[in-house]
Amino acid sequence: MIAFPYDYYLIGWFVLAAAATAYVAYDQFAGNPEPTVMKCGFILVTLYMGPFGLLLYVLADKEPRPGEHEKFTSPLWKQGVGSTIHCVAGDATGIILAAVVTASLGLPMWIDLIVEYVAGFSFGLFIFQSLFMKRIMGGTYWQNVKMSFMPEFISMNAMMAGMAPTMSLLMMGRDMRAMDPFELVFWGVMSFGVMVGFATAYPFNVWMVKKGIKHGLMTEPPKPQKHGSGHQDGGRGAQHGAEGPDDHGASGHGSHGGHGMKPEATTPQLAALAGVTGFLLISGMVLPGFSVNLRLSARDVQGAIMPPGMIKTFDLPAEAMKDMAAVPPRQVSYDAPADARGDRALEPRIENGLKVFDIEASVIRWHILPDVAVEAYAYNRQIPGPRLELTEGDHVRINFHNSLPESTTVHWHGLIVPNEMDGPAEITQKPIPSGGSYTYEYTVGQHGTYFYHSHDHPDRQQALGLYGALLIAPKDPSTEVRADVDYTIQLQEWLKREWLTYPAMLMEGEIPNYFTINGKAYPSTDTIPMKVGQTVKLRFIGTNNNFVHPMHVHGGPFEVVAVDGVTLQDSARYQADTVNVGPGQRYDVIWTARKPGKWLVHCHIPHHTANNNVEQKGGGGLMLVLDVQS
Ligand SMILES: [Cu+2]
Repeated sequence: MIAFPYDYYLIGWFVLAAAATAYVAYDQFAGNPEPTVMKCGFILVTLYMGPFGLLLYVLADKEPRPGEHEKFTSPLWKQGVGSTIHCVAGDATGIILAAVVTASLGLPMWIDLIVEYVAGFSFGLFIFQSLFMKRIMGGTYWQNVKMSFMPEFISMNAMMAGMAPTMSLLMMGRDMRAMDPFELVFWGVMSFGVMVGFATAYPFNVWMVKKGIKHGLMTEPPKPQKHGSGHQDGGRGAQHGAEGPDDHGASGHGSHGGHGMKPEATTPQLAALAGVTGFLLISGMVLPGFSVNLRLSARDVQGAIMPPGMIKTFDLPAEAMKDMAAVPPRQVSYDAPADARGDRALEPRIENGLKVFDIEASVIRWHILPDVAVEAYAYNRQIPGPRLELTEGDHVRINFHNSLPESTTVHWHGLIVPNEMDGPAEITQKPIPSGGSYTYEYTVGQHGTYFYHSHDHPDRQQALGLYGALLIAPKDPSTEVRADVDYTIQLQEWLKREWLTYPAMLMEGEIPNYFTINGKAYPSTDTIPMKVGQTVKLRFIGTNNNFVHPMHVHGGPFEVVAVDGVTLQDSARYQADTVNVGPGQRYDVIWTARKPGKWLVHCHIPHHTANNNVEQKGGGGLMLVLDVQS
């Protein structure tokens, strides 16, 4: 999935890695004179380290001119490269295979690391060292296992000490797609981890080559050799002899194959090295656990991408992460046109005296500005959801279908309904699963301004767009407080950063940067045409999740005529020019157009009248214009 600019970078990286690997594979088998196991080692490591593998190959191993391989590869630093390549090729392959398997099985990260270590060590020791090297080392398989154990242990410890924290911190970081082997970024983290592991293992390998306890690079004797069939046996030694007495002396033994190695390391040295690399290994596995939650698995976090600035701690539950995560763009099932409007009146079907509405929730892309689209959760593919216009006394049925990737429910805010129709998930009904349906049915006994919204994880779902107006006319029309124009204002807060949409919350990293009236930020909000002397009934609805918005109207006071759907008695009505609309609240106000001109309706927290902190055409966000003609 492409979610960030660096996904394109990774594609570029893997194209480079493939090209580099193809070149190294071609060149190795086209005649670089070294044992097959080393050819494979370089090919695998180039696959993991891309251009850096290629660089190591041409600097340290590729025969510059025929017959020069042995001399070319003799410096200790190159021998150290060869030894590390050998270790990394085996160990990393084991680690990567284990990572794919543990991720697929849904094992927690800390078990992941242990399985990866065991798999890497086993693969390196039993297969890459003991099995593949047997031909060069001579001796029996188990003699090789015994001889390779300590150098392999030290090298593996050092490598995993670098690779483990790299994997833990990046996989459990902001972008947890990195835990999923089906995502490119997983392979990017693996590549980077192998490079870090190579760097941490390298100095130990140099020392071990110098002390004659680990192989460096080797040169394969030319095919038509006097040995004939016997060249299995210490091939490198035979080549050595053939080269004559001027061959490199002291440093040479590191590069000797098989029986030619003369181990110089003392037992205390080896013990200290094993101890220190063991300590580094344990540190590399444990320390990341102080800042990220290593008890979680790939399955727990489901590739969640967290907002920038979110504080992640070692005790943050996976449920919290999924709640706060970005909407994965690939979940979008409908791209709304840039000029689409929400809050469209939904015409009911009449069935046996019931007003029947069909409502579906799904993931859409919605433009809050011409150039700003959000991935949103929507009722009937619009934000706000469709307006339900009812009359007091109506019998209604809502056939609800859930096409979201998660469960949901619908709550009828402020209405007196049978308890099982009220909507709170786990309280009055089982959450409606993804793909499921539920029928809400009730009789409307009230009138006024109400709304409906999700009541399953509303901090995520309502913030992402699951809300809509319920406007109920009184049974006796004469009791309606009338105005020339009737306009509903549904508020919401949004968080769109980089290329992703997160549910806005009053949490670190989730603070909103866009604000909408009826799904649009100013200057894309409606302009309401009026004439001097006309009245407008503004129905403010706190469909938003986080802030109390002091909604203010320019051009003189309005009269507050209803609060939370309840019409105020004449004596209780009052004049004001600002109402604090908190989440869930409704205010119906009547404003009279006294003078011609453009009169603003806006939130009085100025940050809420900006789009991502930018003012456009005099504002943004929670702002609209009453355009009064004389
Ligand atoms: Cu505000």
